[in-house]
Amino acid sequence: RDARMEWWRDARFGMFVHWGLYSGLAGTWKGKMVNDHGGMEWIQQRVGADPYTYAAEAIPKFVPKEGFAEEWARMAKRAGCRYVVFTTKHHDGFALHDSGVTNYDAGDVVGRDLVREIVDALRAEGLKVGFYHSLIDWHHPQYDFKFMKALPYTKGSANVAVTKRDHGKYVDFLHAQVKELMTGYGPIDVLWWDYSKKGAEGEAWRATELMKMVRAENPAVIMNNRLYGIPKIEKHDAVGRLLSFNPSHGDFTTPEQTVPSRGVAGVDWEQCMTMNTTWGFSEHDKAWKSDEQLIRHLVDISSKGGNFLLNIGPTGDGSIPPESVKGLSAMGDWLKVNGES
Ligand code: FUL
Repeated sequence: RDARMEWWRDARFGMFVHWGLYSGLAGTWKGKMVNDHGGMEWIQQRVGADPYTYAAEAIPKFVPKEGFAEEWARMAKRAGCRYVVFTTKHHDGFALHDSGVTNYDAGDVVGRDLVREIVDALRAEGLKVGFYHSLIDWHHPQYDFKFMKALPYTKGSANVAVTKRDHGKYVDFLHAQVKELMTGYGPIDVLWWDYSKKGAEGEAWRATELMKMVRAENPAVIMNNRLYGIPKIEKHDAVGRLLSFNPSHGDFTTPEQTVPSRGVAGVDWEQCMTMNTTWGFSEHDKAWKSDEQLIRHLVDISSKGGNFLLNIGPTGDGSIPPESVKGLSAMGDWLKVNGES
């Protein structure tokens, strides 16, 4: 484990990318703003749209421009990031690769394998490659919403009826899709699962088998621990020791947005954070962090031994919002003078 963690522990700074069908909707549903803060990759849930209506609204607005991936890779490099983790599939279920087990993927809808384009561009810049892959899937007809009970998925089509669903079939599909991703793109450096709810952790996804398959295909891959839920990261003792971390559940833990005040002693951890308040692009969210705030977060997190995974939410054509370009460039300039080479 120490061997595979070596590059990651040195890396300190990575770029997170949330990009998918929701990106083109940009926080607006049928002409109306959904909200001006947070969670616009969840827009399907927020508006209670069934998968068909969602796809019909979102697909025409998701038009990846040529060369978008090279832009991301150059930006990551310019910012001083060592790795990039991007959404191969978010909770809406739309896969960015050319999948053989669904038609709800970029291969069928856009006629391109966007994962391949991104992976090639990142490798060309010497960046490590990470896949964020959602366990949750609002599109798959066998995905059992029992596992999402707390969410207001109430309106829409027959797809909402949960009684006849066979969750095992969905899990077969999840495994098959992950296998495609682990075998089709060369050795992948990070696999970022997202996420289990209480009562549907680990073996609800046949996690042992899944992790074993991933390791067999990609022995050096680093995985987070969200197959087993999002641990309550602030539960540490007075000197910052985390009270619950099980290394068999993954290589590192993932506090979201709020940096643990005392850090996370003795555990590999990665702080993920947005530059405004949403992961997926929203045209309404203007609450951008200042350059100085971003640099301070990087210093704070790395001084506590963590990695900083800072998010961009490109638009429907894959462009990086200008505010993100500005912040990332400022971080890159600062790192050039103050960082390690
Ligand atoms: C969460 C997800 O539900 C969010 O949409 C986002 O991807 C964040 C990084 O993780 O659990």
